[in-house]
Amino acid sequence: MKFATKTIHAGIHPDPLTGAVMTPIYQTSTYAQESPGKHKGYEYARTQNPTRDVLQANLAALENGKFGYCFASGLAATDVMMKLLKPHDEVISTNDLYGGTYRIFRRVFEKYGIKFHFVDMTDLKQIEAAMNANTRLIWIETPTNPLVRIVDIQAVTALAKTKNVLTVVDNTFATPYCQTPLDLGADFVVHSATKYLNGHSDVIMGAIITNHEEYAQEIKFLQNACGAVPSPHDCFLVLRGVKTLHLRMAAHDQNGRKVAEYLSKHPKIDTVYYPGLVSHPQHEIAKKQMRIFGGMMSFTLKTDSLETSFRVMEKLQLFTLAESLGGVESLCGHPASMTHGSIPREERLKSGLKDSLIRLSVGVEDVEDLIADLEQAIG
Ligand code: P1T
Repeated sequence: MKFATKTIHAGIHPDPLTGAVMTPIYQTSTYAQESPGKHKGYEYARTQNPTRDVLQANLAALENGKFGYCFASGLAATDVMMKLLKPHDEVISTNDLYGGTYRIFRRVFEKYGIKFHFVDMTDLKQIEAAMNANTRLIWIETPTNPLVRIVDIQAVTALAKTKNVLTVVDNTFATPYCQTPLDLGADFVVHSATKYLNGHSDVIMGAIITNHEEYAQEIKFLQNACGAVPSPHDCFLVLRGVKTLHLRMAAHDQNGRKVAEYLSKHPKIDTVYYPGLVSHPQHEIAKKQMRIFGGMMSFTLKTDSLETSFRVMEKLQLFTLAESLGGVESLCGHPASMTHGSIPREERLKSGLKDSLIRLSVGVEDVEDLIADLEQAIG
């Protein structure tokens, strides 16, 4: 099956009881048993739910994986990934990454004896230098949040394999329409399904996809044992959202390219961070591993003043100032105070994240309207 067909059909079948074409919302916490242990495969809804089963199968298929598991948020998925590790294990992570991921690494898992190294993953030498006998996992986010840097998935996973190190790719910004990290050698894909997979800014959810049966069993165990599962209603909503993933991503990409092109020519703008621009430092890697470039970008103004950046964000009308990304509507955000506020300022500056940086999640509205909005706001 090709991608568009998979979004609509993979893992999806008419409801066995009624023939309902759309997967029903099995809004139940428990299931009747004929005799203790004698049941239809469902015992308790933290452990199994038919609506969730269908979504998990669908997401696994989209990522070309065998096993998929959904969680109550992207961070709940990250939490379970980290619980595959044990004290003294070490993780190498991108230094430009979602602030909440940085926070759970440093403020939650360091306490349990896991050590984190944050490096610029566009430079393989930095990864090699951070590796040692305790390195267990490499955490790749590509494109990175918010600087939209591109990490060469194939190169990093190849390096990891030489040392028996596992690799995870947070595929939230790209989605499987744009890149399928498991095909490029990654062991796991994680998602904030809150974003493009759902696509309508009305659900919080996460997912893990893998081809490793043993790890899949452990993830399934942790999903039930730790219990951060999504609701059946949210699973229904993401299933509905995913059916248009290919259409939405193509539209985000079309608009993204035009907005990035417009911003890159604007006399008041200093740097535009968008992998589709030829000027992007990893444009060639992006072309190699991504089918399209998507709708996420960031930029800085020549004034490099926090005040001017704030005025621009206040003036924008169609780009709503809000956390999150990946919905059909355009959003703008100020990473330093919003999504990345939990990263200490000196760490942010070291990774290249300026206080004045503005991030855009370009939606699927008419691009002329979006550009007109940016024009009136930037002036
Ligand atoms: O918000 P949640 O569903 O828990 O997902 C966390 C997460 C994980 N990975 C990436 C790359 C993310 O961007 C996020 C969440 N990000 C935002 C809320 C944001 O505005 O960047």
